[in-house]
Order: sequence, then structure tokens, then C-alpha cells
Amino acid sequence: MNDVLYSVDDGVATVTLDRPEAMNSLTVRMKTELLEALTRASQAFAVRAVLLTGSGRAFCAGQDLNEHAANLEAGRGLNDTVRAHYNPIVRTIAEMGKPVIAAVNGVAAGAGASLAFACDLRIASEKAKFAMAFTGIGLAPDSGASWTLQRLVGPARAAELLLLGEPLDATRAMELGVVSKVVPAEELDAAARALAVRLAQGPTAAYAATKRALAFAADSGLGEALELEADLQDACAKTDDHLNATRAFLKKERPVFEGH
Ligand code: T3D
Repeated sequence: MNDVLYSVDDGVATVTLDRPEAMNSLTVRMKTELLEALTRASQAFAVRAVLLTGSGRAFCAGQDLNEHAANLEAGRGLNDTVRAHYNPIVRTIAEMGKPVIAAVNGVAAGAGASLAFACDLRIASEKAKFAMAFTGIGLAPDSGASWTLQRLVGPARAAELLLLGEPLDATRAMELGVVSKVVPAEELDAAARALAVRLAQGPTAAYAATKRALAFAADSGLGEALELEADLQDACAKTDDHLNATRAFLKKERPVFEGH
């Protein structure tokens, strides 16, 4: 891979968008590599949590507008590019049975903000900024921002952010619940890594079930959500992690989760 870095340590796959000279904006090559990295993390048994971050001063400035302009000049529409590249990336993050954390090191604009919103947790540097840059260039939200953002901040605030496109700094993002923690820039790597390692040492099957339950409940009635919860709980109850953690609790010991 050239523009996306991938490494695994302590059960954590770190996926780094690495085109800092263009603020990690997304070309076809970068989106292809990002999907490959996320798919690899999702399928690797040894990986139990994923950390997504950016090199340099940006998290991700969204679509590379040079490539985008060339596409427009060539008369190519966006129907295929959004479906072919952005949608599979977002689905892979949302559907993988492992927690995905965005370590938002700087500006996250357009589809870059959408990528952060698609993750399960967001931890931000004081220098982070979220810019819903879509309408600023005459586009509508993509990569799931219309779905994720209103679930993070509520429909009225999401409409305001997406229509007006005014950036959120890290403090405001924290106030609105877009991020769960803000840390000084120099502490972001360590703080995000500590969170990812903690999750990688947790009950992976229970996390997968929690992701599934949350995604399902977002679109279903209480009755259906109760039914799925019952099925998922039954599956979790059959894991070694649950059995061992219950025994550990009764012996007043710390549980050790093996991830199955
Ligand atoms: O084709 C499709 O599939 C459509 C899909 C669209 C999804 C989208 O993501 S739409 C939204 C696209 N993104 C944007 O509109 C954001 C554009 N960038 C900005 O608004 C600003 O650059 C930032 C808010 C991200 C950062 O501002 P600032 O002042 O910190 O930095 P800057 O000076 O504007 O940018 C620094 C460099 O990065 C600059 O290049 P230079 O002059 O140093 O050579 C700038 O052109 C470049 N850059 C920033 N964003 C992009 C970019 N180059 C290409 N594409 C970008 N998106």
C-alpha cells in the first residue's frame, strides 16, 4: 500500500491515511487501499479493535478535489464513484464485528468527517475540526453523514450542520457528543491507542453483538429490538468469554477475555 499504512500490535490494527501533503484527501487509489486495509482488519482473527487516523495536520479532507474536477471535466457522474468506493468503506466499518475508533488528529471535512462519524467511537485532538463541506461545493452529504450525524447530534442539529456547513471545533464537537474525548494534540496517539488496546482486550463477541444491536435498533421498533437482543444475548452467553468472566466475578478476580 502507498497512501494508507496498516500495522497490527497488541490486537489493534492501526489504519493511517497517509497523504499529508494533500490533507489525506481521498483519491481512487487511496479509497481502494483504505477498503483493503479495513477488510483485512475485519477478517484477521488476531485483530480485535481498529484505529483509524491520519498523518500530518489533517484527519481527512474528504474527496480529492483535483481528481473530482478531472472526473467532472470528463463528464463522469458521481453515481458510480460513491457507490463503488465510499459506500463499501462505510459498510465495512459499520458491519465489522470489532470496535473501530477514529483518532481525529486534525480537520475532518466532507467524506472525511463521514468516515469519522461511521466509526464506533471518536477521540479528538484539541486541533481537530469537523467541516460538513458538502454544500460548500454544491454537493449533498455522502458516505453516510445523513444517517450517522443525526444519530450523533439529533436531526435538528444535523440539519443545521449539513445545510450551513459551519465547522465544529473540538470543544463544540465534545459538547454536542460527536466525540467522546478531547485531548492535547501531543497526547492523542497514546490516548487513542490506550482506548484501542483496552477494547482489543475485551469481549470481542459481545462488542460485535452490541454493534449489531445498536445498528438494528436505530431502524426498528421496540418489539423487534427486544427479539434481536434476546438472540444476541443467547449467542453471547455461549462464549467462553462470558463463562470465564462470570466465574471470575464470583471468585472476585479480574476477567481475562480471549475474544471468543
Ligand atoms: O467525487 C466524488 O465521489 C464526490 C464525493 C464527495 C465527498 C466529499 O468529500 S465532498 C467535500 C470535499 N472536501 C472539501 O470540500 C474540503 C476542501 N478543503 C477545505 O475546505 C480546506 O482545505 C480544509 C478545511 C480541509 C483545511 O483548510 P486549511 O486552511 O487548514 O488548509 P488549506 O490551505 O485549505 O489546504 C492545504 C492544502 O491541502 C492545499 O493545497 P496547497 O495549496 O498547499 O497545494 C489544499 O488545496 C489541499 N486540500 C485540502 N483539501 C483538499 C485539498 N486538495 C484536494 N482535495 C481536497 N479535498
